[in-house]
Amino acid sequence: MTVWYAGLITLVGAIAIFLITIWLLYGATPAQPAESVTGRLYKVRGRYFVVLMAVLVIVLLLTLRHLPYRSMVSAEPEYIVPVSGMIWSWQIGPLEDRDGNPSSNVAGTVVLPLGKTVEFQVTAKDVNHGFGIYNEQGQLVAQTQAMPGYVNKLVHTFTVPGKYEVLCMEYCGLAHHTMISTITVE
Ligand SMILES: [Cu+2]
Repeated sequence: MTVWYAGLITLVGAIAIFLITIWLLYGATPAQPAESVTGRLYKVRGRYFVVLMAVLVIVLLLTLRHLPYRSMVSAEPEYIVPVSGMIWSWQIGPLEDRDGNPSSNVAGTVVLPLGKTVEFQVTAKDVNHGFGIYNEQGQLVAQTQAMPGYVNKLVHTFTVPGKYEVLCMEYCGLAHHTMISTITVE
């Protein structure tokens, strides 16, 4: 359904751009000396710039404290979860403790302990992917890049039990949208 809406919005946008182009081509007034137009426009542009900067600074200050990075710095992981993205699936786990001992997770299922700090060691086998963990409300809980040749460490402590969905956050080809996996936290 979302894809359908996205397609519709794209189509309406394309038609709007086409109509505006036609209107500009055929409805434009004859050329005038630049100075008669630019003076007024530059004044508007100057004010617009100041307003835009003010809005951006306010939004930045209001949202900065919600960034997850500060909470990651001091966190000492108790478990390690290797993650590998590939076209078009995720390989997650098995869960290991800090000494590298595998947990008793059944193959194919990923069950993470509630309230314990987990370090996802995220990489990719082919192209860049985006490792995003979403809660049951569809809110993004944690995310990092999955890149071939690199291991990105994502430290997170799950404080709410339930089923989490892993989605790819970077377009990686035709079946990108099928890169869905689940993690259970209990
Ligand atoms: Cu993808």
